Amino acid sequence: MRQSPNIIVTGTPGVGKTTHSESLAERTGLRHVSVNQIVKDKECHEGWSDEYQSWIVDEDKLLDAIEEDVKAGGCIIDWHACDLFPRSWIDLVVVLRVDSSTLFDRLTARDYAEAKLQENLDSEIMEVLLQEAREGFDEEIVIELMSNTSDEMESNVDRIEAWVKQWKLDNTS
Ligand code: DAT
Repeated sequence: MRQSPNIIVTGTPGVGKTTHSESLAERTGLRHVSVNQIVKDKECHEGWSDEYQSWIVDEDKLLDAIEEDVKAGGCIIDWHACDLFPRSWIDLVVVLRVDSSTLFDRLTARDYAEAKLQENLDSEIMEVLLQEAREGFDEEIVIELMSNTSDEMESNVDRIEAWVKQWKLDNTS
């Protein structure tokens, strides 16, 4: 049994996963597991895709790379996909959402190429990550939170921090 919960923070690129995860890690003492960073550092990929301007992730290698850490509990997994993680590893799935115009501004600031920008805007409008989370995990552990403003982020982090405290009361003796 884990002494501390594992949380996935997911959503379209630019919704605020990293910002939320870092703030949550500071507040709760849980560890921020940046899958982006792990894919790069531990070479859990099959090379670089020029078309998508991103690494082609080798999911088996990635799961092997994080398994021990995640099984110990207390991880905040920050990644723009969630259906690859075994259900038994995860206690809460946070899907961050943002308005199209805000996402457009954030991704433009990142200099995303036109095709990648459009693909991500479409993905957000079509609620792709929310559907993936709902299909992959029990409904009760999936929460959708808005991430347009700093106030929303603050309130999201407060809410998740309170959830972590309650989880620990309920699951440890
Ligand atoms: P992600 O990790 O999902 O790609 P990020 O955390 O890097 O996203 O955030 C992208 C940019 O948007 C970054 O400049 C911080 C800003 N941002 C994220 N969430 C925000 C929020 N709720 N309010 C204001 N700015 C936010």
